Amino acid sequence: MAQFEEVSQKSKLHPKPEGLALQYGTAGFRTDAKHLDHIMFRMGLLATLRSKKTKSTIGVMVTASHNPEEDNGVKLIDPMGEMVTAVWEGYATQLANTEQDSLLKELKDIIEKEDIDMSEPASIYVGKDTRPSGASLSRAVLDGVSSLGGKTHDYGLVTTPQLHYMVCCCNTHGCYGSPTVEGYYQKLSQAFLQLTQNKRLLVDGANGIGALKMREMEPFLRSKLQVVLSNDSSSGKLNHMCGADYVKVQQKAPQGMNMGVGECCCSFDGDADRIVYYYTDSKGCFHLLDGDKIATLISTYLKELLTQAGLNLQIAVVQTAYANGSSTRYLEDVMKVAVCCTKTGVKHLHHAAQEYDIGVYFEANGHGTVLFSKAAQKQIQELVKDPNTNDERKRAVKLLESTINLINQTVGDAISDMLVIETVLAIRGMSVQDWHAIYTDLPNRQLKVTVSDRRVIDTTDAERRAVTPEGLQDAIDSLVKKYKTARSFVRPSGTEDVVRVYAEADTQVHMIIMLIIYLNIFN
Ligand code: NG1
Ligand code: ZN
Repeated sequence: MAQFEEVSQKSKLHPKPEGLALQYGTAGFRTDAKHLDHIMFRMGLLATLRSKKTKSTIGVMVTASHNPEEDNGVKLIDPMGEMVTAVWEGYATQLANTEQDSLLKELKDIIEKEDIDMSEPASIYVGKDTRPSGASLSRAVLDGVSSLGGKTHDYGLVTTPQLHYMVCCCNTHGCYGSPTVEGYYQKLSQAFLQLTQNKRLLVDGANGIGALKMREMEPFLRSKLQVVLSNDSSSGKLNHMCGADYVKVQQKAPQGMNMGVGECCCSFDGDADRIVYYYTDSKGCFHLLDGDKIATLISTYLKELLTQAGLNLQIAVVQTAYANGSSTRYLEDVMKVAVCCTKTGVKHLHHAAQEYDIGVYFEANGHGTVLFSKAAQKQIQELVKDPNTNDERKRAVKLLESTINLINQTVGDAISDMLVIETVLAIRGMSVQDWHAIYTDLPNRQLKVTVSDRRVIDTTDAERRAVTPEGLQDAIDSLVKKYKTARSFVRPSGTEDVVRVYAEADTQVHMIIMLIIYLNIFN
C-alpha cells in the first residue's frame, strides 16, 4: 500500500538489531541508549495510531528518569495526560520486538484490531530530558510520526510532567491551562503567589532538566521562594551521586549540596517527576521526608480544609508496598483516612486515586500527586461563589481551590509538588522539623539483587507476597515473624534487570539481620 511506503523506507534508517527484545515496563521502554533508535521510530508510529484512534493529541516523552545518564527511554502519554492503557502497552511491546521484515504486518494488525481510520489526522507532542542521546532519539520519534503523515510539535527540553500537562491542556482545549511552558509557569506561580510567604529552599536538580526548568520558573515566583540550586550544571553527570532516587535509596544527602544545619532541602529526579525533602540536624544526622511524609502532610492539610469548609468529600491516600509501615498506621489510626495499596508504578496508583473524591497518591520514592474528581471540583467552585458562605468556610474553600490550581493532576510533578508542600508548610506555620516529627519511620532498606532470570518471581496482593518460586514466601514469613512490626517483600523490577528486596523492622539491627538472611536466600 502506498500509504506505508514511507514507513517502509524510513524504517530502514532505524533498523532493529536482530534478536533484541525489550518490554514496555513500569514506565515505558528503558535501557542503554545505544539500543533504542528503532524503538523510538516505532513509538512514533504507535503514537500516531493512538492519536488517530483517540482523535486527540498524544505525547511521547524521551527520558529514562532516575536511570544513569547512558540510558534512555520512552513513554507514551494518553489524551488526558495519563499513561497509555495496558492493551496499548502490549502493542508497544509487540511493535518494538517485531523483526524488520514484519514491521508493516504488525502495524497493519494493530490498525485492524483497533479499527483505526487512517484518514484521521494525527497530532503528537514530543519532549526530552537532558541526556546527550535525547536529540537523536527524539528525531527518530519525529521520523516515525511523519512517515505516517502525523503532525508533531517538538517541545525540546521539558520535564516529564510538563509534557503531560501540555497534552492535557491541548485535549481539553485550554480548560486545564495553556499548552506552553510559559502557561505552565504562569498557572502554578499564580496559585502559589496567592498562598505563601518568603522562604529559602535548597534544591538538588540531579544535574537534569528539573534544574533547567527551575531556573526558568524563578522569575515567576517573584522571590517568594528563594531557590538555591545545586547539581544544576549540564557538565555534571545526570543522577550521579545526586537526585531523588539516590537520596531516597541511600538515605543520605546528595553530593554537591552545601547544607546548613536544619536547612530545608529537596531533590528532584532526572526528569523532575519525583521529589524528596530532607535536612541534617545539629548532630549531623540526616532526616529524610519521602513520598509517604509528603502524602501525610498534604492529606492532613486537605482533610482539615474539608472540615473547615463543611464539605463532605471522601479523601483517601494510595500507597504501594514500599510505603513505610509507620505512615500507613498514622494515616489509618490517627488521621482516620482511608488507605489503599496498589502495585508499584504510578499508573496503578493514579487509577486507584480516581476512585475517590480526593485521591492523594505517592510512591515512597516521591512520585505522586493529588486527584480531585470532577464532582469535588464543582462543589468547591460552587462554594467559593456562594454568597452565604461565612468567612471561615470561605477561607478554607478558597485554599482548596488554590491547591487544585497548584497541583499537576496529570502526573506526579516535582516542581508542582514542591510548591504545594511549601504552601502547606507556610499556611500551617510548620518547619521541616515539625513536619518530620508527625510520625517516625520504621528503619527500612531497599536492595537490588541480580538473578539469572528475575521473571521466576511472581507476586500477588499488590506485590506484597511471592507466589513463585516455591518456598520463597515461606522463607520470608518465617523471617518476618521474628521481629516486631517487621515487613518484607521481594519483586522483580519493571525498569531494571534486577530483583528488589525490601525490609523494615522495629530497629536498624533487626532490619539489617533480615537483609543479610535475605541475601543468603538468593545466593
Ligand atoms: P521498578 O523498577 O519497577 O521498581 C521504579 C520505581 C517505581 C517507579 C518506576 C518508574 C521503586 C521501588 N520503584 O520501578 O516506583 O517510579 O521506577 O520510574 O522506587
Ligand atoms: Zn522520573
